[in-house]
Amino acid sequence: MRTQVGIVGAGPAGLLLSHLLARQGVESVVLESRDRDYVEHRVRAGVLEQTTVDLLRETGLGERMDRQGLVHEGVELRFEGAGHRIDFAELTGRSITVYGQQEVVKDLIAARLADGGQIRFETRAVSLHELESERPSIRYEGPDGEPGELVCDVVAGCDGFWGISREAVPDGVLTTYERHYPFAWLGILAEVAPSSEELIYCSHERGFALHSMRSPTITRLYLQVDPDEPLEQWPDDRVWKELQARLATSDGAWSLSDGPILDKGVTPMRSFVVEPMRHGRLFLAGDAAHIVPPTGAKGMNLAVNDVRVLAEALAAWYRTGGTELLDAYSATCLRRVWRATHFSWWMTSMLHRFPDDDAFQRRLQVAQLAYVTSSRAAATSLAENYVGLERVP
Ligand code: RFL
Ligand code: PHB
Repeated sequence: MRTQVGIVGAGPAGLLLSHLLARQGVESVVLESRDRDYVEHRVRAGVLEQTTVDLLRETGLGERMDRQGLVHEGVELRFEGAGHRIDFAELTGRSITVYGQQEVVKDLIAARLADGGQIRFETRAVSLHELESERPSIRYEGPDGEPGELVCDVVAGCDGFWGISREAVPDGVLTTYERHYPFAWLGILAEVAPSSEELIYCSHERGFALHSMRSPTITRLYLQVDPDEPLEQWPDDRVWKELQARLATSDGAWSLSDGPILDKGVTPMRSFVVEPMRHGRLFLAGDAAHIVPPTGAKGMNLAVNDVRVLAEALAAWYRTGGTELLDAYSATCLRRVWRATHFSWWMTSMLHRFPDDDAFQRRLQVAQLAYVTSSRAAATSLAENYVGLERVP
């Protein structure tokens, strides 16, 4: 098999890259190890920055998102039993849209297939070859285990944190920057109307909690948990009790509605960046190159930004032969990656309970939360990062 751009992974990064390239007349093939149903139902991110929404809309992917996405003009920070609103619209003139990542993935798959795009599901990339030559290739195993090879001009490693692309880079080329957090998030999807119109980020002595949503009838909730605690130790009634305890307000005026739990999972928390995001003809994009803790809602938005930059650079190269944009790819993306890495680390540090925190540390967190929710300057800083900076110098 032969194509221009061989893409490993049909997550948001790989699928959107394939879509953007097709609009510029560049051919690609996407190899995905899982089946279509699996990738369309993997519950993950939910918050789209304004620039992500604009890009999806401008490239013909906005129809269902505009009908079903929920536009939010602010979020609540809750601590010491009281809520404080950060008004994005007033502070930045921008907003975010709550629309599940799996819905973006469904829209992308439908658009690619309608345009005759090639996505090979149940096809696992096994190894990458000749990355420093003009004819790199991807060896893969098809649905029945049959081996194959995709020869291309360029390989895009969009295979997430656990993929093979990053590992294909020879030792000594990449520098890794990493931070592990001593907690995880237990996330549930519940069949119940959201108890608040906006997201609630809650800092509590018992740990962090987040109230989010997917639709007027589906609530998404997260709890900070011990990373080593098995999921069996979190039966549904314990999850609800803990959410109620953390999210409760002192005046008792707010209550959390519960309902049947449709999905439950635990995600470890880490920050991770590799530099550079390129080796020869291999370009890494999305979670394959960087991970942020979900507290800043940045992961999918960074993946979208990477492939926007990569698609433009590849299109320019095919058009003119010029390599300036491709040569700048890694540095251009990393500026936004590091801004988001700092913001996500900062939100995580401010809102979570760390095992060795003492009373002094807790007072510092509360002082910071009080400042962020009362100073216009501090609130604007949070808001402009959360909705997504238009430019990162
Ligand atoms: P993905 O989505 O992991 O896709 C990678 C794809 O590659 C496939 N693959 C392979 N295919 C072929 N051969 C191989 N050898 C392969 N190895 C892997 C995989 O099956 C998969 O389909 O990476 P991508 O495209 O870079 O997208 C990144 C996002 O998924 C991720 O950053 C976000 O989900 C992070 N995230 C959030 N991001 C946001 O912007 N806003 C949020 O509100 C938000 N909340 C979250 C999140 C992530 C979470 N979890 C579960 C990690 C909340 C949570 C709980
Ligand atoms: C979600 O709705 O899944 C979500 C929202 C905000 C976050 C992380 C996840 O920071």
